[in-house]
Amino acid sequence: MEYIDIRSDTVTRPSRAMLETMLEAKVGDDVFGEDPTVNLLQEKCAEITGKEKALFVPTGCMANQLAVKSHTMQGDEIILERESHILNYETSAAAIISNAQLYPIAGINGVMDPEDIKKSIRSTDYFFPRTRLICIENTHNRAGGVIQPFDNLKSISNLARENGIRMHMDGARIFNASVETGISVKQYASLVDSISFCFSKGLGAPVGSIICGSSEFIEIAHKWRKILGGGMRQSGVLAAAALYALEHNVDRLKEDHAKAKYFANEINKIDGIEVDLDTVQTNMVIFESKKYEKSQYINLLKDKGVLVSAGSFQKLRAVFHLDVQMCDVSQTVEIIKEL
Ligand code: TLP
Repeated sequence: MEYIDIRSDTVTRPSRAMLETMLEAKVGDDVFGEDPTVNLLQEKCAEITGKEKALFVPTGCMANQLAVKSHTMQGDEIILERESHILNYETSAAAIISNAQLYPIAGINGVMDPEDIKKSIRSTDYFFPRTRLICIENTHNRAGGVIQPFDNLKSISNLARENGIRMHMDGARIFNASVETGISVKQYASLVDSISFCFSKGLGAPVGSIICGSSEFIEIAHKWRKILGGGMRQSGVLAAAALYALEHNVDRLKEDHAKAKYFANEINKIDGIEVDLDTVQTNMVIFESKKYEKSQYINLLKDKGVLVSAGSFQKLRAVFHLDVQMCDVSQTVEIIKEL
């Protein structure tokens, strides 16, 4: 069966045009720094984010963990939102790789209150851990693709700077935030010391993420990428897909947001379905069936040809992307009505 796959935007497949660009890519050994396409991608991403340097990495998880490792020392504390990807979906990597302690703060729809952060910053008394890093997720995945409000980010950034604390933005889907708000990725990046984003999600590339920051930061991250086995040799074929994605697939993210809004509004009219419309800001919809238990509902939808993923708690997640057409969205609405 050909499924309508709205489990994630990670399921997108490279288009023929993207694959053709990959075929033509000039490559070299990137572990020697000799892959011209990787170098070009890194320069372009440094320019997009306004940072000195960028480093191409296999995954968003590796980008986040390189940031954690490069910003912190053993025993340092990291403030982050309770539902963040780094805390929930990276298999305790911050504890394993960086021996860092995570200090979760409950946000409202993924947005932390600067006052709560302020209260969580440790004093320098010797028995406390050192608060070293604040991580922000933009857009916020588990909250349902919520965009971090810019003024709130500014307050957190000021607080971090006043207290000598570094900031990392997990911007896996930063372009979704940017196309929706009109705030450039560079403006978002100006508030943090490092920012990562993914090519392999809504941008439609098969593999790859990037981490951007100062030259000094990237030098440390580069070394740790090697230690973690992330040196990828002729990765220019992948960088070519990423460059293609940046050129062709950024503005169109708005279409995915429109699909998500349409879907959310339509299923919200159905008895027994609940959607938190406030969190439908980009390409995700978090919803709940009052009639079926979650795993049963996932299976029923699968039987009808629709794949959704488990969100947090009783909720389900639908993510819209370039391989889902508007007719698939309407068909999914009909299937949900039927159930
Ligand atoms: N998110 C995936 C799953 O891991 C949950 C998804 O389907 O949404 N940061 C954020 C905000 C993410 O959403 C993800 C992936 C990552 C980092 C990690 O990226 P990858 O999967 O490339 O390691």
